[in-house]
Amino acid sequence: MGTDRKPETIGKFRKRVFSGVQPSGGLTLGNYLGAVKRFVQMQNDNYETIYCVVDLHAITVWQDPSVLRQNTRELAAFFIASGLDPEKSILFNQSAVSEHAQLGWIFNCVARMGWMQRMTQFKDKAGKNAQNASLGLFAYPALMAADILAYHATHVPVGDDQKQHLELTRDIAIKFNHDYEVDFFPVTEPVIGGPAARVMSLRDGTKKMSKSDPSDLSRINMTDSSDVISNKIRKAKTDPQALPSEPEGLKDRAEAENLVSIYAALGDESVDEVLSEIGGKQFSEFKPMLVERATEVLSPISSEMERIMRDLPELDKVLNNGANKAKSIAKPILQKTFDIIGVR
Ligand code: AQP
Repeated sequence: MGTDRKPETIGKFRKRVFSGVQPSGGLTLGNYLGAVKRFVQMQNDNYETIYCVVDLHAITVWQDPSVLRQNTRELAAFFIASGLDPEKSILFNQSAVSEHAQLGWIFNCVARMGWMQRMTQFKDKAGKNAQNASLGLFAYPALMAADILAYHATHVPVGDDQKQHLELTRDIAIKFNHDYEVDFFPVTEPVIGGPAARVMSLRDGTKKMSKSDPSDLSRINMTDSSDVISNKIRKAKTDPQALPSEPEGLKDRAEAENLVSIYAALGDESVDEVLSEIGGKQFSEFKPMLVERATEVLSPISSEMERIMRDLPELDKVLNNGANKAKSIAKPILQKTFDIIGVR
């Protein structure tokens, strides 16, 4: 955070942004366009910004310890390579700030079973084997609420898939404030939108692009080379029609809509603007344009990630400094929470 900035407030709460990404391996274009690109925009607007590698969320599904360590640093490198500046934003690793887990437990006691049972992401991730899923996977949205509310964050930029979890965060804040007759936790605003709020799979325009999809052809990874990006976009599912000039022409054409939205988001354009430029073209003409734009955006990020990963002590230093700054905000908030609920 620049020292020259005046803190803005919303009601009694300081305008503050928090968001996180799981180091569960392989970062996708969905993570970039839906989340990290917007983290950078908010850092450069008049917000105090806190961004976290949420490693405690990643272990809700078993992770190989050495791979998790590597993925944690790679994600931090991705943050920085994408434009997050440790001088302007607080960047850190969740497990380094114990207040997250402590507040998470308190929120486990505030959230209701019925609320958690409605979470569609748990149903998707646990699948048919819900009895065998970890308790952590079920309770994860309460920890996510703690991540946000440990900083009294007022705004959370996320992809569309996280909307339901943010509603739960709001419900937890409201119930806590109500049960203890306080106005202590802010009711956080989700920041979701733009053409890439939900980037879809390249193989199936009705499914979210996801790092855990078994098909690598379904996603663009942030570290894919230009040849790989070109191959994946060439093979991306489309339909036989030409591209329309108006957004209505994308109706019921999920794959076409997805590719156009990705193109728009990569170039900071609206879908309308893009369609007025490319309307009437066939996919055979449009796909090379998309490859070029994707390569232009992704190549510098992946080479910068490689450069950062060559100096791990420096990267660890950045994360440690970030954790100290994060702790200095979260600790008094947790202390006050203890006071309110009557422990300590
Ligand atoms: N396809 C997407 N479109 C838009 N935003 C997306 N995000 C993820 N996928 C898309 C956003 O990225 C942020 C971090 O997500 P995460 O990695 O912590 O968890 P996730 O949403 O579960 O991502 P994945 O890729 O789907 O991971 P797996 O496969 O492990 O479940 C969030 O803001 C998310 O909205």
